Amino acid sequence: MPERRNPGSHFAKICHHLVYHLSGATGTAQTVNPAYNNKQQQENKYRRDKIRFHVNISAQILPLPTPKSNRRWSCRTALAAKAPFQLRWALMTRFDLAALRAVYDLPFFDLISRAREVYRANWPEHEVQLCTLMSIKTGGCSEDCSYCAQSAHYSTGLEREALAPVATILETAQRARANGSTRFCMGAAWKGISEKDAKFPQVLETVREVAKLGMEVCVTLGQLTPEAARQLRAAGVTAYNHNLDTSPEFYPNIVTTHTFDDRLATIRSVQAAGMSVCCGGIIGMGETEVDRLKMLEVLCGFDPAPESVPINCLMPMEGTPLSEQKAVDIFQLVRLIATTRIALPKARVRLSAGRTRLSKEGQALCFFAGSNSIFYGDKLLTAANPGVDADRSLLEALDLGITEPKPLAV
Ligand code: SAM
Ligand code: DTB
Ligand code: SF4
Repeated sequence: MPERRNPGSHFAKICHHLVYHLSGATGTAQTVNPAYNNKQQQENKYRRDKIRFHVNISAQILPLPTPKSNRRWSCRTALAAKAPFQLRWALMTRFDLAALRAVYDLPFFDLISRAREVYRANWPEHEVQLCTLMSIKTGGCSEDCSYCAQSAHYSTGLEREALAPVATILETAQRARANGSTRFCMGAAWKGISEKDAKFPQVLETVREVAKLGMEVCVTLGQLTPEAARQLRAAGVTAYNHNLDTSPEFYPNIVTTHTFDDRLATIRSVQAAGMSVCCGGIIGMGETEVDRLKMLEVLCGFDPAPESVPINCLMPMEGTPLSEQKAVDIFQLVRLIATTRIALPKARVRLSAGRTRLSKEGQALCFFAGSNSIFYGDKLLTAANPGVDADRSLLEALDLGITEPKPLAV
């Protein structure tokens, strides 16, 4: 019997034995391996060649690592082990790193089939939400995020633009609604904003106007004070996008002008103000697959769970330190989407930046694995996005519906 990476409760151990024998598994499951600190090895050796503890999917028996944060779950885990798998997933509230790795490392087709089942159980409409992005203040940002064209630390050739007038933003939002978007997300290249900033009243006014259109109103303005968060909520913001972007450990390699903990503090203010949290990350910045799962582990610890999780593939921007990064492997992207879908069943998993480098077939796999939202329109904030015609015909070819806008209250 292999040593499990997360042995869990006594009952869970028994289950693991049972699973092992029923599944006819061979080889050894991996204990936490110090070699994972070696990036090269992590990239090359991680996963399938080392972890051979296959669960018997057809018998729907999956090892259930006990969530480490709360022992009372071991009893629920025990219950869950006998329940149909949907119920088991529902009872497994918090996925820790070991659990996420066990899921992520499933044989590819088992993983995406499982993710599909979780998706269908939680999102019976089979619809994709269209979200339109608008950069309402562009470039000149004080932060040094290595991926970002808007950072003032790099010469990216991007033209700076001051905060757009309310009327301009409102027109764009109206067009977005007419084109089928049910969410409008306004992004500003700021380190953050506080209620004391001179431009804050204009931001609030913009939000009030856009909120009248009946779409979900999302903003991403950088760090927030608790009071700014409260006022944004009162003005009509429904969701705040603030990404963790990567694991806590890898974060300092990407950004030095603020910390991972600063990000978490803003997310706490957003939650306290009653806005939904839209929080995800970027893959393809030189991080390992384990870093991606560590980020997901942090997301899984949020209470309440994030309402939406954008998964961006790095778009290498000229002049930034990450301009030469290679494209992400499509199967790694699909694995991450599937794992996110399973770990956070109710979240919108947004297939976000980087779709211009994905094939139609690659995107189809992402939708199959559970992503159910895209950014829609020729432009993201500053970077290119697939054209609306291409997106419409892709969704049509895949028989995917589009989340309908709510009728406007008269
Ligand atoms: N300044 C705010 C902030 O940092 O939260 C909001 C804007 S920022 C551009 C929003 C998110 O866009 C980032 O957290 C990152 O995940 C994503 N992003 C920015 N540049 C990107 C790029 N080149 N490729 C992929 N995603 C990118
Ligand atoms: C998110 O996670 N991705 C969007 C949205 N949230 C704000 C932004 C993507 C930006 C891509 C690079 C650019 O357009 O400059
Ligand atoms: Fe500024 Fe946001 Fe870009 Fe970082 S990601 S440089 S905070 S706009």
